[in-house]
Amino acid sequence: MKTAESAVAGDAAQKVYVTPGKYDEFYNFVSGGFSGNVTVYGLPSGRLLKTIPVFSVFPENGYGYSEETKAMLNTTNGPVAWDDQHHLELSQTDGKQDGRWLFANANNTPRIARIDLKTFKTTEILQIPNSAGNHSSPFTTENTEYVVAGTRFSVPMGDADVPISSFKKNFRSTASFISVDKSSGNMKIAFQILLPGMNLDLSHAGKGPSHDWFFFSCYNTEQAYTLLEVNASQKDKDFVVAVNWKKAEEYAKAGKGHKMATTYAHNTYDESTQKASTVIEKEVLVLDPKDCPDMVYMIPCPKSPHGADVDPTGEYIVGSGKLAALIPVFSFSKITKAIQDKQFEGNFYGIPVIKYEAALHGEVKKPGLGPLHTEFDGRGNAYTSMFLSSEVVKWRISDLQVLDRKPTYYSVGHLMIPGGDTKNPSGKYLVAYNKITKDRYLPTGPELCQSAQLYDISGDKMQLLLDFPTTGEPHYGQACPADLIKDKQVKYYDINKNHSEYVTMGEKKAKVVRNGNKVDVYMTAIRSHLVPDNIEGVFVGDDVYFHVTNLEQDWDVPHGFAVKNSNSVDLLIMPGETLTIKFTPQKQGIYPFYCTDFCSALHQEMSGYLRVSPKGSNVPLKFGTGVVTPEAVAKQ
Ligand code: K7E
Ligand code: CUA
Repeated sequence: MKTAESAVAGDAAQKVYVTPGKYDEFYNFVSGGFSGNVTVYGLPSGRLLKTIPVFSVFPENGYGYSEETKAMLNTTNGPVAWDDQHHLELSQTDGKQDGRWLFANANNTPRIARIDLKTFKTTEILQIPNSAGNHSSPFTTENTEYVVAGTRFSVPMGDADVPISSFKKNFRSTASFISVDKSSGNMKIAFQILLPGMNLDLSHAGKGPSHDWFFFSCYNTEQAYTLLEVNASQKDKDFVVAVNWKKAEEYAKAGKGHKMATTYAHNTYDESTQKASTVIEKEVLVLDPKDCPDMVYMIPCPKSPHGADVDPTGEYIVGSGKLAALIPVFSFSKITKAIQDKQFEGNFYGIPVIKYEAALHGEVKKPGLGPLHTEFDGRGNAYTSMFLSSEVVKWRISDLQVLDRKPTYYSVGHLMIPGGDTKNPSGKYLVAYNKITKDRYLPTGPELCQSAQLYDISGDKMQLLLDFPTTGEPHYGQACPADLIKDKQVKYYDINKNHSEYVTMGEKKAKVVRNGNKVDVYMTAIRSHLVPDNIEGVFVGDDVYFHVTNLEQDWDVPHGFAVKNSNSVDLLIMPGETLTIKFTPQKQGIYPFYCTDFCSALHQEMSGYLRVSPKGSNVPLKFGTGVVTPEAVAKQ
């Protein structure tokens, strides 16, 4: 078998070597696939910097376990603590990355998350109704006016109970346009566009001349609902769906939509109260292309397209048919002209279908097998991943000539060039996110690590520089220059701006309060002690809430908190932050608690005891360092 000996030859090692103590050049945000979370790597080193918990609970810092963060995972089907995360998009201003937010999609229980890049925290999650398999998501328009969410699996609107065999009649796909508030970033479903039953796969916004448009790829226009492997591959062509979102906006304003009752969860994290909360939204505005002419067009695209990618100029739209032996490239100006000249070849459920030839810029011939995704270098070149022939193929957009090809190890999915789906790509590196690793790493039982590969694309020919393992299945990624983000980082939370209901502003304010069988422990943590560290008068079956405030006002000094036999894991509390863990003791005894993060030379001393007595016993409530009673606190 051919290995990458060519890669280690020459200067590859030097190109990825970041001297100890030096920073990487780029942040690379990588989707975690079935891990539900997002990971952050440095490029070119491939070093893992962080896991950002998004759609799955995360034991490292108690996300989804702490009382403050539990609500982030709420849905109308109750808390959903694990999802499948595929695509990421950095917010943009004027088609360029602005370093403010990162959007992430959840496929399985359709949701979109917004991550704040000052804190690397998930601060908002919005559920999407009338959707299933939220795959063509969360791509944004040029000024982040909207984030989109398209359904991979068509379903009946309003969760109607109908026979599966009534697919053609009852099943629909929807494209949701979610507006993003310019200053706060808050998301809101502005409208949903109703589309025929089929599978919307991926999407990208237009830019420049095509600013007003969004392009979705779709497959299964055969409308199969069983054995899709065969039945959804019958037709020679499926479609790229072109949506004029500016028109849609006008129709929405003009009252052309209808309000549909439904429910979906909207979870937001408030940095001031340091708590997430859920609002259940009650309706959504639906726009039907039947009532909104000129809003949606179909462009035939061979053969079960996957990626739909728009080049930096906004003129070229690349469809990638998984089963096609060519790559069709559409021209926006030709699409516009075809619409003007009514060059249609019929309609699909009333939506005009533009003639293939009329929309086509041209085809890349014999590029490789199984084209999936395309990214751009800003120098007029495109790079397409070939899943079946395991390679990256570089081609020129103007004359559609193949310029270079390099193998991937193995079965590449998405590609990513930093800024490669924006107006100004930084065309220095390309990362391939692979589906299979086989023999590339030390074997680790039946499950092998997932992986990415880094290529230098600054020259005429691509050069493989590095393999690096990833967490979960890496579907897509985004990367931006480190300078865009690194100096904006919040180093600690200002304790004076901590408006948590349960903050403890100093050790003297630490206390334990009983209310029926609810016991609130207001605890502080600072190097190297917890206050209070002795608690008595708690009974079996009490609901004990430890509200731990980290009093440190310094960068990189988190404290942890865990109590014996607690069935939640522990908390990791950032400086100036308050987090809460609930503990319901089931048996009498002494329960040690301690800081779980080695924070100082006396970290091992950072501990305490909780005494749990039998229900109905008369042990009085006491707490402190030594013994303090509620009466003594009242006098302070
Ligand atoms: Cu992995 Cu974008 Cu979900 Cu293609 S998708 S590979
Ligand atoms: Cu605080 Cu260890």
